[in-house]
Amino acid sequence: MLRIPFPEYLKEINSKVKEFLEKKEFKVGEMNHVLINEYKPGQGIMAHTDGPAYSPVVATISTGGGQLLNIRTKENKEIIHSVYLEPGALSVLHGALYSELHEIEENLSDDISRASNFHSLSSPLENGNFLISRQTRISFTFRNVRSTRFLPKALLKTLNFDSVS
Ligand SMILES: O=C(O)CCC(=O)C(=O)O
Repeated sequence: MLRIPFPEYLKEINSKVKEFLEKKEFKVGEMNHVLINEYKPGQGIMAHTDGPAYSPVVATISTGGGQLLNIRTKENKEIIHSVYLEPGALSVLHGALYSELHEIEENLSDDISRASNFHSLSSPLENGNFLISRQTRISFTFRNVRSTRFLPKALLKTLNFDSVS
């Protein structure tokens, strides 16, 4: 992957993510990659692993609405965890779970009673109901790409980047 600088607003968020990961003693290099996904209600992401191009510590910030993330075993696709990614939350996928599959189902609502983190959620129940309607969710997923290449300074300048972060 080619290195280009993060925009200013992401640099600030990235340094907070870094601070958090260091405090929790996660062993990961600099987060040099961010993927921004937008999910409208009813949209999700199919079961997948992030693979060997990244270090196995991935940090995701959720904004907008929440979504339930399932972790499935690679072997028989059984759901072993469901975590509700609520707005404002930072979630970290690491360790043994990194190599299993994760997915977000294409639903219009999420049953948060299924969530392993149910008791630590701050999301209020909707009318005492465990089903939370989806709102558009935008996630920021920070990763460490193990192998990157620098672009020549002249090319960065042509592309309007002043420096590489
Ligand atoms: O948006 C999320 O929370 C998950 C994103 C994800 O799994 C991916 O982009 O590979």
